[in-house]
Amino acid sequence: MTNDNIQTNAFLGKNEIRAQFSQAMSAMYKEEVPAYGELMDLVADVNAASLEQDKDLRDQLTHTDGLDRITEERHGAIRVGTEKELFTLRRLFAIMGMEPVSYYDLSVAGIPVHSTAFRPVDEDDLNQNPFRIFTSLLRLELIEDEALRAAAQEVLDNREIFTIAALNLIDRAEAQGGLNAEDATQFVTEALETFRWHSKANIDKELYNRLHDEHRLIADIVSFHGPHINHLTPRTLDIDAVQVGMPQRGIDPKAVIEGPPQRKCPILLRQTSFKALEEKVFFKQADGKWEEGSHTARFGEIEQRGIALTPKGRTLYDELLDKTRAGVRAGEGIYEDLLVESFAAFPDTYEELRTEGLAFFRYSLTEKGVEISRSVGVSGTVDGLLEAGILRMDPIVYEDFLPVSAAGIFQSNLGDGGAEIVYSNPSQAAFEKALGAEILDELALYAELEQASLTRCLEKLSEKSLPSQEASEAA
Ligand code: OOG
Ligand code: NI
Repeated sequence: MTNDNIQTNAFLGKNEIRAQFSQAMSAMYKEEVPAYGELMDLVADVNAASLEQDKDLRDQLTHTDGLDRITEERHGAIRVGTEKELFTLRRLFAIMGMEPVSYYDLSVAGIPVHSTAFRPVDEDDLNQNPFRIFTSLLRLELIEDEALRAAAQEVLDNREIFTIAALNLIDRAEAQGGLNAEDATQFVTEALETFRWHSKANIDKELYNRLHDEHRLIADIVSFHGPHINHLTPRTLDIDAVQVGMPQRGIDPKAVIEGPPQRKCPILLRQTSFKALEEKVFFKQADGKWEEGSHTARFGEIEQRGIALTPKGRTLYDELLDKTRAGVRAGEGIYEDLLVESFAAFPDTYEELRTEGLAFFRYSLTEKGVEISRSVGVSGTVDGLLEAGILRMDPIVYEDFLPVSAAGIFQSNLGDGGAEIVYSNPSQAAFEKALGAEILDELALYAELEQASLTRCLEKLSEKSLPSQEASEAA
């Protein structure tokens, strides 16, 4: 056994560093964007009311989710300008146990970025602290105006978004394989600087306007000293209640909740946000003076997560969402109604989701299963074992994002103008080259998790355990 008191140079766990980082980001953002603090209060109230009304939910969360962390942030988002910035970010996030998972092509929604989410991968790590960062890389090649492209590139090439101390600590962490507590604390402080808001722009107003006219997002990415955190997202137990509650607190929500409709068995991810605020900024004029202007970028978001879908389930989800959107375009009704109508075709019991192969489950032995595994060996089909009350299944939570929802979140915060699908132009290979690593496939991760849980159960059931193993056996 190791003893932390003796090994003063021991590395601090990545989960602990990530927890410190997410707390520091939260504190900074609440100070920067007071409306976000207001949203957090609303979410805390709604979550408390949900737990009050639903004792089963409370029990379930006590077992699985760490009740005291319910309202903590689950994700944030940033946008970077260059391959080099993305490369260093990947190294920075790795120190906190955050790996790039899944590739999102936002060009389908006319947004000139592609993205990944840096997040913990293992179940235990997610449980300890699920914080992740949705990270987008600007695709300057999608700007047609060559002179503007060159001007933007030059500005980006001349900025350094990391502090020298942060860069040194990243090198140290890689060389040593981790950071001790003191270094980790400094690392969090230095990393925070990269995501801080700067009201003084790097450029003059004229260039800002040209970038802004090309696409507001380009102006947001290129004009400032770094990739300011543009939103943080706590988890709510009742997203519909928060959506309704926002205007009552003077917060302006986006028009609709993204993702699937309300269901008995929640699937994937539902999200909504409040509109980005117009903030005072200053542009650096040629004569050395600062000229006042405004910029709209930062907002707050909430999320509610459900079960992860298999490729078959995801295809059905995409079909039903497409059908809804086509219905809206054809004037068949309002989005919310058509969404509910379309999704009537998506089975809404865990039993059906499982037997039809639409969703991923984690299997474990029931008490009865554990008893049986101690006395006699058992085998059988999953169906049979579930029916006999030997196995139990629990939903595997979806930990990733949805491109159409993400596009809706981006769009609602880029001002008016349609979120029309323009053209699809994925470029995962180029993204991975910039990243300097491969992106993990989220579907493979869920499938592995399900398979591993099942294999564990079946092994326990088929081997007659020796008495010495019994003590350490856990269902
Ligand atoms: C990211 C928008 C995507 C989500 O939750 O889907 C996102 C951004 O606006 O930079 O965060
Ligand atoms: Ni988000």
